[in-house]
Parts: sequence; C-alpha cells; structure tokens
Amino acid sequence: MTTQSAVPDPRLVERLAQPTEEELASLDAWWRANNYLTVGQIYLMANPLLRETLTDDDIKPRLLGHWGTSPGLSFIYAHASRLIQATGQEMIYLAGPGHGGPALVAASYLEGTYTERFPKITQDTDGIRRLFRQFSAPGGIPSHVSVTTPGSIHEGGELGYVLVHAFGTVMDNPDLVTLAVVGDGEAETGPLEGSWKGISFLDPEHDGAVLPVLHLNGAKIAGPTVLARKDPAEVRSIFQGHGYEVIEVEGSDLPGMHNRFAAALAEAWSKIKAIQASARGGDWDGSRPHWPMIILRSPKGWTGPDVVDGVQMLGTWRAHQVPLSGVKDNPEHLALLEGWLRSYRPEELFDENGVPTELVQRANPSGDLRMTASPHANGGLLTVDLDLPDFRDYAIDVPSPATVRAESTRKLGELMRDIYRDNGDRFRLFCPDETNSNRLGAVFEVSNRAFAEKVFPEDVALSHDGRVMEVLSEHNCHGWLEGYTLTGRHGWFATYEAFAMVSASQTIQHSKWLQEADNLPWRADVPSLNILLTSTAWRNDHNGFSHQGPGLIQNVITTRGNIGRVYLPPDANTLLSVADHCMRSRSYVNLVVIDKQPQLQWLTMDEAIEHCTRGAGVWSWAGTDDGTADPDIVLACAGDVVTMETIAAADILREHLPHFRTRVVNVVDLMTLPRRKDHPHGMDETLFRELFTDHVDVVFAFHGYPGAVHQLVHGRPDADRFRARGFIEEGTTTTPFDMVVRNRVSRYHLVMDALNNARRTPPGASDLKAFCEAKLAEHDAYVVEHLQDMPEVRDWMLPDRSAGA
Ligand SMILES: Cc1ncc(C[n+]2csc(CCOP(=O)(O)OP(=O)(O)O)c2C)c(N)n1
Repeated sequence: MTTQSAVPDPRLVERLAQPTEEELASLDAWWRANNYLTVGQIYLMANPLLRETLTDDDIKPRLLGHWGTSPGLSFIYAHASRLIQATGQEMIYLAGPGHGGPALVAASYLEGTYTERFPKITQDTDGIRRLFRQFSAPGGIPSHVSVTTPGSIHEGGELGYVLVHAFGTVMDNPDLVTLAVVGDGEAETGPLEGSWKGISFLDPEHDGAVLPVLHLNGAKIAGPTVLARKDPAEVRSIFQGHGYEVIEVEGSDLPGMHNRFAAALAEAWSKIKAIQASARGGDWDGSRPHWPMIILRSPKGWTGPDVVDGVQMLGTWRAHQVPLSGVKDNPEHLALLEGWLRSYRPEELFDENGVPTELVQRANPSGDLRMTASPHANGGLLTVDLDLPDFRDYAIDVPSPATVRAESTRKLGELMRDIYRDNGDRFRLFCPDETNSNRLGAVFEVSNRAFAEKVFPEDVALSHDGRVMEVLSEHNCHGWLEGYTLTGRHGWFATYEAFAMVSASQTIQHSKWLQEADNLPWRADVPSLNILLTSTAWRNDHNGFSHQGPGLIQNVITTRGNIGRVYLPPDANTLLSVADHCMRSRSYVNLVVIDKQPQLQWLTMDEAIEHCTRGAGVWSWAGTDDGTADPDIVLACAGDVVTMETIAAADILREHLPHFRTRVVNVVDLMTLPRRKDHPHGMDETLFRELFTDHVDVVFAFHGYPGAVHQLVHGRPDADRFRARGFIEEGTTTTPFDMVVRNRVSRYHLVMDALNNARRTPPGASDLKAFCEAKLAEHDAYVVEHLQDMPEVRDWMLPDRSAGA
C-alpha cells in the first residue's frame, strides 16, 4: 500500500517550531500534571491532591518505581501530542526505558484512555487516589509501561528492543510515525546497538517512519552512560555514520527547552514528510534517505529534588528510582516531597473535583489520535486475516510411508510465496540471511529482499521495495516481527535452531506480553508470533557443535500458561498443516521445528491433517501392536530425525522379533503431552492411555533435550516409565547418522532400549542386542573409513506398501 504524502506547508512547520504563549502554557501544564501524577504514583496512597498537609499516613509503605527517566519521557510525549494536534499525524510512542511506567500511565490518565479502559480509575479526586494506590502495588499494576498501559506495545522491562519494535511497527504502515525513546543506558545493550540499522531496510515509499529520540539523561542505575560522557561530536558522528540526520537539544531551562524541543520536533517531522513525499511522489533517486533523529540532553530526574541529605540528586544516577527514601519515617524527606509535589502547582492542573483542568486537557489530541488510544498500539483491532491459499495444494504425494524423500521446508516456501503474493501489505518473513539456505527461497519469485542501501547489478532479489526481511541479526528479525504482529500484521521468523537462542529472551518476553494481554479484554488478539527453527541440531552437516542446540523448545515449554505451542512436524505434509494452523491462530508463540535437508516423508495430506488435528497418534503401520492387547513396549517420537530413527528401530524389531509387540506413537504437537490442567492442548487422560497405556514402558526419542519429555509428562500415569532420549550435547561436524549415534538416539540404541525396558524379554533379545552393538561398531569404523554413513542407513526406506507397488 502506498499513500500520498505531501511536503508540509512551510508555514505549518514554522508554526510548529514556534509555540505560542498559549500553547506553551497548556503544554507545560500537561507536563507538570504528568510529573505530578508520576510522583504521586510512586509515593502517595491518600491525600492525592494535597488538599491537606502531607502526613506519613499518606505515604505508601513500600516506595517502588522509577522517577529519573519519567520527566524526560513525559516532556517528549507532551511535545509529540502537540505535533499530532497540529498535523493530524498518526503516531505511537514507545518508551525504551519502560521503567518510566508512571509517566505513560499518567499520559493515558490525562488523555482519558485510562478511565475508558479501567472505569474504576475515574477522572476525579478519588480516581487519582486509586491511580496512585494501584501503582506498583499488590493487586494493582506493574511499574513498567506494560501490557496494562493503554497505548503501549513495548514494556521496556528488558532493555534493548525499543528500536527493533519501532521498525517492525512501521513496515507496511505508510501513515504511521513511531516515536521511539532510546535510553542512554539502553543504548549500551547489544540489541539496541544493532538496531539503528533499521533504516537500511526501510522503504520510504511503502513503510512509515521511526523517529528515534536518544535520551541522554546522563546516567543509568548506578553510574554514567557511555554516550552521555562522550564528546558530542563523536556521538553525532556515530549516528551520522548510521545514516541519520542528527538534531540536538540540550538543557533544562524553561521555557527554553520547550521552544527548542518544539523546533527540533518540527524539523524532524518535516524531514520525514519531505522524504516520504519525495519517495511517494516519484522524484526519488532510490538512495537511502537520511532519516532524522533527535538527541535530547536533559538531566535525569529533571524537575525533581536537587540535593538530598547534602548529596547531589538531580542530574545523577541517584535520581534513577526513588529520590527521597524513607519518607514515612523522615519528616525532612516528607517536607521535601510535599514541596516537590507542590512545585507543579496542582491547583492549576486539577479542579476542585480532581478533574484535569481545561488548560491541561487542551494539550490532548482527540480520539484515536491520542497516542494511548491509537489502534496501532492495539493491533488486533486492525488485524485482517491472511488470504491463505489451500495448503493441501502444496502437498507431497506420499504413496506409502518412508518411500519418498523431499526437502519439507521447500514446500513451506512455496506456500509462503503465494501468501506474499496475495497479502502484499500484511505478511512478511524475517530471517537472518538464510531464506535460501532454509529452502524458503520461493518467496523471491514474488518479493525481493528489503534493502535501502546501495544495490549492485550482481545482487540477487534485492531492492528498496523488497519485503523479505534479511538482516544478520536475530534480535532485529525477532523484534521487527514482534512490532509487526503487535500492530496487527502476520509473519514468520525463520532461523537456524541453535541461533534462536540469541533471541530466546525476546521469545520469552513476548510470551509474557501475550500472557498478560490475555487477561485484558480490551486488548484485541494479535496474530501469533510464528518461529520456524530449521537447520536443526541433527542435520547441521557442514557446521559443528556451535550450530547444534535445541534449547528454545525448553524455553517455550517452560513459559507459563497457554501462550507457547511447540510443533515438531515430521514431514512436509504435516508441516503444511501446522503452518496453516499457526497462521490462522492469534496471540500465541508458535514454535515449529523441522529440518531443511531432504528427509523421508511419512503421511499423505489427509493423514497429516488428521494427525495434526489430534496432535499425537499411533502409527499402526509402523509397529507390530494390533491393538488387541497391551504392547510390550511403546516407541514414541517427536521430531523429524528421531522419528526416522524410531520407525527404523521398529522395523528392525519387526524383522528380528516379529512377535514382539511394539506400538509407535508420533507426537507432532508437543503440548498434547502435559495434562490438560497444565496446558490447554494437553490430551485427556483417556487418549493418553490409549496412546501410551498406563503402565507399559515408553522409549521416547525426542528432538530436543531429553529432560523436556520428563517435564512434559510429569503427573501422567506412572511417568517414571518414560525413557527419554534426545540431544545430549554430543555434537560436531559429522554425518547425520553419526549425530544420532553420538547422542545415543540411533535406531540401534532405541532397539536396545526397547528390549531392556520391555514388559517381557522376548526370545532372541540378546542376539538382537548383540546385533545392534555390532552395527554400532561397524558404523564407527565405516564413517571414519568412508567419511559417510553406511549405505543401509543412508539409503534406508521402508518397502512400498501402496497397492500395486
Ligand atoms: C537488559 C537489561 N539489563 C539490565 C536492566 C536493569 N536496568 C533497569 S533500568 C537500567 C538503567 C537504564 O538506563 P537508561 O536506559 O539510560 O534509562 P534512564 O536513565 O532513562 O532511566 C538498568 C540497567 C534491564 N532492565 N534490562
């Protein structure tokens, strides 16, 4: 989607840059009101408008919150609101230092959205008292700009992600400007340092714009920040080097700061508009624009206590949290607090009933233009379902199990290609430089890679208007997708399995966000965060130990509640079915794990759909259990490579011990294993018994760390009987079969496990165990000699059992 964008009228920009006395009075009143409410939230539980002298009874017993960053956040916010009022610009506000929660809660309160979302927090004296009491309090709200804060899509608890979120919000969102405040402490984090590159992937024609405001308030929790102590010229050149046009504002004088910041914001906005007008108007040479950013130098704890107990507070790290401690027991601090609160002149800000005065309210934009009311920050409201092709059309023909080999993810690539084609403004793939490697390259038939820097003739599928996002940063990919989905659009993050751990913390943080959002009826469901892990531990043939790590599964199954989903489709048809489901789902974190290498195909499309619908099932064709009596052993598997080993193990058992009753169970939806009370996908006990019985031993071959199986089946009947095998950190650059041998999950290990744990020891068991040991020895010798797997393993398939074959 492209929208026209006109160069703004210079008179408008000039007017924006020079606030009138009247505008300044209102803007400053709004800022003072915000600061008042911020301090009140941190300290007060009664006497909210200081109608009486402050006493220790009015003070909360536990003083929890962060003052230092808050006045800077609200200062920027107030000015952004003025810009919105004057221009009608659609804007959202992301606070990197999310610990400045009270300032954003106060913004929402002053804009009226807080009362709209939480009617008990009325806009009157009692409402203010409740607002104060609930902050950082049991039964109340957290201290950050979290899920409960209207207008927020960025908690800012774990620092470092504000810019990646911001860039994700504006992709395919041409009318939106996302203002992202970056803390100078936050700017020291790895993810944030890498995220300035977002503009190298932004298309001014089809995307919106991010306006970063780097807030150099000088300090973090306990010391100075790097950027604040650098020579300003060095700082400037860092960001100029990233391609930004730097606008600087410094000081604490008022109203001087208001005037200078208004001018800076006007300049930044007009530059954004000019860039977009040029790109959308057809007179653009295609070079990467110099997007504006603002560097704001203002004191930490601005407008707060200057010196406390003889120690400098204002402008130092000491202002980070609660500048006046022990207020309940310290009359001097109590008096300082009262003076501080009164310095904002609350009588001008709230009328006799506690309603924000007209002077304050005048500074609010109206309706959905209020940043705390923006539908972009409640993206489910804007979500349009994907126009999905029928995934069955991409099916692989599987005449009989394990007779066809194919690269399963290639089929997913074809499906994604057509989703790209049919959903030009609401679907993107985010991948750290591996789209082709992960066999998803079909998407390049319909979209290039996004790239705003220079493009050379030898480049392939690369252009400024490309929409496949490839940047060698898992943090950027993950964060962009989060911003994209939280504003209502759909996508996938596809990455090497091991390197999903780089952004694992983002996966966890996003799960927490969705978990909390689930409790708030006004937060509309957003498209799920879909993560595809391919290039897995088992088949990283040309890489080594560093590339072998299935840890993300562990993280996702450990998240609380119903947000996390883990799918281990064993082949292409199950992958297609799972992917379709994920793209229709809302507000989940869907983790899909499947390797990209050619692999055996097991199920027809109809069988795959049935299997995926149940999440787990008996593959009766693979075992010797006819269902009339309990099997001797259950061979269970979850994951593509270990599924092959399990089926091969069952085949060896069938061949050598035809009367030994094996039952093969494949699990595609890992979350069917826990009890239903532990996860909504948990299968009911009857089905669990149907699959696993309640007493027969289960040899479980698992894609990830074996401990996960024990965690998942905890509380199931006789859970001790589950013998889990999986990745035990034995890895290197070696053959595929050597990987499963090293990790003791090869077909031969599984056969021996089955015999060792079966309810009865069948005649011939010791011969078969000896056979397996011999095979493993033969393998050891063969791979070293021939540098590849034994042909019987390498080319292993099942006989074709289809009719007429
Ligand atoms: C990744 C991460 N590491 C550490 C912290 C702990 N922490 C909370 S606030 C803060 C200092 C933040 O400084 P800055 O970004 O400059 O914010 P401001 O000074 O505006 O408060 C730190 C280190 C965190 N929240 N996230």
